[in-house]
Amino acid sequence: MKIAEVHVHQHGLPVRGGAYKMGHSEVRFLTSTLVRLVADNGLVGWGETCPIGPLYAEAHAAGAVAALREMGPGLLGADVLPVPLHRRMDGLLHGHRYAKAAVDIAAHDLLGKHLGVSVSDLLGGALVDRVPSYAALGVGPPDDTARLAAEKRAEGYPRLQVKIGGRPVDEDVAAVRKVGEVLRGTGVRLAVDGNRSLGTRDALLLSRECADVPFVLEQPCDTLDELRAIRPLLAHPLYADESSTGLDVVVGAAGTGLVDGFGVKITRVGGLHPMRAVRDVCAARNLPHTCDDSWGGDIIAAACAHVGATTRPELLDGVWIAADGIDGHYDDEHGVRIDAGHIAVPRGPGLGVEPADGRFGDPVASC
Ligand code: 0XW
Ligand code: MG
Repeated sequence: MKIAEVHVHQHGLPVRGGAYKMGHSEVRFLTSTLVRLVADNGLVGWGETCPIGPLYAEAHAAGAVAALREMGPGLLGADVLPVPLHRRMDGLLHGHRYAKAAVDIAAHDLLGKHLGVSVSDLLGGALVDRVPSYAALGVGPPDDTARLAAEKRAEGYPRLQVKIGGRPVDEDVAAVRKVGEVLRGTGVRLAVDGNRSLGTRDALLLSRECADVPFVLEQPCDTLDELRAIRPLLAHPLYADESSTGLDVVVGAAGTGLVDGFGVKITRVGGLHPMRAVRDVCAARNLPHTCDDSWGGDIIAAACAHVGATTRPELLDGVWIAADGIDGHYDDEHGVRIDAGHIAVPRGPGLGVEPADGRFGDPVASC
């Protein structure tokens, strides 16, 4: 099966509730980029990439479209099988994994539809039909964060993530301690995510001031060097998220024991094909990880759920999707939803979600 047409759409996603605040940025409106591939047999496959603003990663919405415009003509006639497809994309453009990921996801959707199997089947096979999610609580006043944590716990989330950073570390310590009280004895796990925004001093202070609160500390500082420096001095397990930019970094960090787990974003590592390898490297070193993306609608949410279903359940820290922050769905009937803190894996073929006709208007690029 070969690619006959490439169409790129953009779609606005206002953040429900007004704002989502991380240590280094606050976002209110996101622009998702969707790829619609038409194969030479007429089948259609969908992919999506939605950087959470221009500051979270070396990625932004306009960059996704530019990269897809650059690659588009060279993709015509390309095989949809992942190995030749990635080789083709890498021969057209260096880097820009987050844009290539949208093509990779659409190709998996096409392949699944062609073979009559789900994307989780293509990734080796699902172990479960429902995956745990986790709720991410933006940076906010400690009492508000604690109240939200109680609400999310009551909704049935098995794990929470509290964002910190961008303010005096005392406030972060207060927020973490209050959330720790809310979760004490409940079995609900906690991650504290600095989103790169803390210096090593504040990361160490936070960990030591909260030594009696069980949590994993996610990407407190910006670079792998900083993570390496604080690791032996922390009272908490350390996860890399933004720093795990690809399989190369994950192999290194897993192999050297640099971190205790990962937050993984499918688009950051380049799509489902490299994500499968990331999953397997983590499994080989018994390292837990999430299966997320930074934002986006039903297409990326379905991709995350499919990968999560193929991940060893004891290593799956959760599948984060943006559904809580988005009004409506691309696919009204099969859209991916969070129910009691868990996500039902869409049934195939392919991703198992199909945007309604005309849902994204005219393409911004086509070839
Ligand atoms: C919680 N997330 C998965 C969603 C936001 O995009 C940030 C991200 C993270 O863990 O950094
Ligand atoms: Mg994170």
